Amino acid sequence: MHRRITGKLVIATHNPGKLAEMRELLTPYGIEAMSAGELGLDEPEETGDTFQANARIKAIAAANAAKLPAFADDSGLAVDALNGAPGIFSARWAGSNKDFNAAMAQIERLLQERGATTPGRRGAHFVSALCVAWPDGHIEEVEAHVDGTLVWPPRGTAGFGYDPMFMPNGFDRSFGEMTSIEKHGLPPLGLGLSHRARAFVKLAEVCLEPR
Ligand code: ITT
Repeated sequence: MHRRITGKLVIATHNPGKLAEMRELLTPYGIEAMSAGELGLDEPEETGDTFQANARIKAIAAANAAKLPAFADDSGLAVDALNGAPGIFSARWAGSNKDFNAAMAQIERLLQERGATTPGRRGAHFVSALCVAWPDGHIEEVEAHVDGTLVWPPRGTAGFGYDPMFMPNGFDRSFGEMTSIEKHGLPPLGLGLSHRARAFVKLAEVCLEPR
């Protein structure tokens, strides 16, 4: 049986870009959300080998620590020509100083080494696994992705992480050139564009009711 989210919710992320998007996605549902950072919760080690496993680790750790339902996202960029790298290591490729310009340059260097210079050889997708965990052990989880092409040099300064390098299929602008509203692509603009918005739509169907 699915369970609805009611009352308070912890957003189990320490990534400010994700936190802003997760808060925006929750806004129409009138959920009172606090972040793991605001509550001073520790960041658990992401020892899983799938996005879903890591989302679960983060949601369960926050739910147990805060004694409240907790909502986590584990996400990343999978590049076709790099056999899916950086994938679950997307945050780690940016190093401890979270330098995503360096991480994007690293991807570009590897693509050039493999001769991946035409759009057809520069396919990639973003993945988002979302998990809501309750302190009594119940969990709800969903996953979604968005396909696109990697552009170089990076375009735009909006968003976070790898956004300036990622142009979703069917668009001629990168996520870095879109407002967060466009990147979500939710009604009235669409049925969900970004990996996170698409996964959130699935989660909302089973766990949330519009206000
Ligand atoms: P938390 O674990 O605290 O949530 P994190 O940044 O470590 O934060 P992840 O382990 O899920 O999160 O790493 C995912 C990385 O993939 C993230 O740091 C971004 O750089 C990148 N990423 C995920 N979604 C993205 C998006 O919508 N736009 C750009 N980059 C994204």
